[in-house]
Amino acid sequence: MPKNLTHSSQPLPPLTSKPRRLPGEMEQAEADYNDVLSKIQDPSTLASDLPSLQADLKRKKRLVRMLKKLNVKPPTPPSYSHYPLPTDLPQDPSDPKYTLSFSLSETSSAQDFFNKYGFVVFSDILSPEECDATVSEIWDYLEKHTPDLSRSDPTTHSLLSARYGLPDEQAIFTPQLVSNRQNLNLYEALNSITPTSSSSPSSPSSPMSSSSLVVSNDRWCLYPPACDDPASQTTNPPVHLDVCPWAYFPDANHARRDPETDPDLLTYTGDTRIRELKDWRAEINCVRGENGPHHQGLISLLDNLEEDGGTVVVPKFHKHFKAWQQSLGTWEENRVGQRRRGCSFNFHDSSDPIHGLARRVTMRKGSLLIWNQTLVHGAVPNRSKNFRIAQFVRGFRRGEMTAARASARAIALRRELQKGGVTQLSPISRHVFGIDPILFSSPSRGRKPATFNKRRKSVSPPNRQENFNPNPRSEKNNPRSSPTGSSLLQGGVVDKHWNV
Ligand SMILES: O=C(O)CCC(=O)C(=O)O
Ligand SMILES: [Fe+2]
Repeated sequence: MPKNLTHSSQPLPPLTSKPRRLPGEMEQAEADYNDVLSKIQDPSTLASDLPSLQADLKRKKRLVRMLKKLNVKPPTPPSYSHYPLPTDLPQDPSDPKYTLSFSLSETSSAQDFFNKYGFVVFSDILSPEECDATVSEIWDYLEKHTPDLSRSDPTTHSLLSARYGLPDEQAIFTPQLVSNRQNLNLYEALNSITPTSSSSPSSPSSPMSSSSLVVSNDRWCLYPPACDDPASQTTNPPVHLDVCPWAYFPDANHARRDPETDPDLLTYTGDTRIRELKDWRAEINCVRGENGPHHQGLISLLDNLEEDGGTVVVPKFHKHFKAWQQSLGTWEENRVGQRRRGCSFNFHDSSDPIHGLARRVTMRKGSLLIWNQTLVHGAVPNRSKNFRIAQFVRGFRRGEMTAARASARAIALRRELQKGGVTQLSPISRHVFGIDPILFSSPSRGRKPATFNKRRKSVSPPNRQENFNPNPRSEKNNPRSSPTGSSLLQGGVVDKHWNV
């Protein structure tokens, strides 16, 4: 071989089994993946953008996988010993199609069940009429927002968005939904499960106190029948937690405190309607373990059987949460597959045994399901001929909010209630909404007090409002007289047995 050839040509770089990586390449790929994922999971993303986002997500996932295979040692696998044993749910003895539920006269057994399993079902929280009025209001909303949709024409139901069966708006304030949030049965059920801090004693005579139970302002879900049309099934996310595991019980090595999970930064304001309403949802995730246990929940507005789709829970996971969280390592080590903001935790690996532990909670129309926020849960699609329709609701103690947050919340809520056409509030609104019913007025009537007093006379004893106890458990003589739900809002279903 001529000498000049060997010396003049540049030798080709050797092939190595480890291609060189640019610094930060993996981190960038993960961040890109998380960005796309959070767009998909963001309920404000338009349904029409989802197909291209999902395709993009697949590409980004492939890149992350490839980079991981090439360069990164596999992350520590989750410690499965921290999962509970498979646990089937106790059935209702009178009808095993339903999960065991409790009436409001059984709050002590309900609490024991909640502590043991991490969730509980209360029956008969809303009356059938209240459920029907809520369902009808949901259809009104859907028909208004979905051109050509008609509740009575099943051929138009495919127009409903399949994404989780949720509306785009983060919180909805139509009169019956608002009325349900002030329902006394609901208050009592949530109150019986929500811990009261000893530093925030209940004060029956005060208009509101730190032990008042505040009720969330959330939305609803509707899963259309899907047995004949699998394409109309909802695409539910995997089982998950709606808290950031590193923020809920932070420790020196595994803390994560950032603005996205800081409850004190909730302002309930924003620059677009959807963003404006985001803090109502963010309120769920922005909780701290020190005030817990916290819960989430929903009211089923129809009978909800196994095949109708709906909530699944991993029974008893709440007892394993801390050990599981400790075994996870840091937030940074777990970012892939999580929402960018990290205020929840998705069990996104389909080979994770947690999926085999999830059980469907079935319940009757009007029942309330509450689950501990440290309980892994999710929802599965409808496979039946029936609708699944539910209203999301949770409660927490007013004392968890700073004065600034409580005030911002009440101001924003007053605005939303008025926009939603709510003209009157019941006396309990000072607790559940932080708004005094006497001072609430509709914009159309100017700023004069609402006509609540006039209406109240016909349905309640004159001094009931003054005697309302925000925390009946702490009252020695709690003369509970089985309220069947109260709804004093105009347009709502009026209950005539409101007694506290
Ligand atoms: O649809 C359901 O039952 C559960 C939805 C869910 O994950 C939630 O409300 O946090
Ligand atoms: Fe959830």
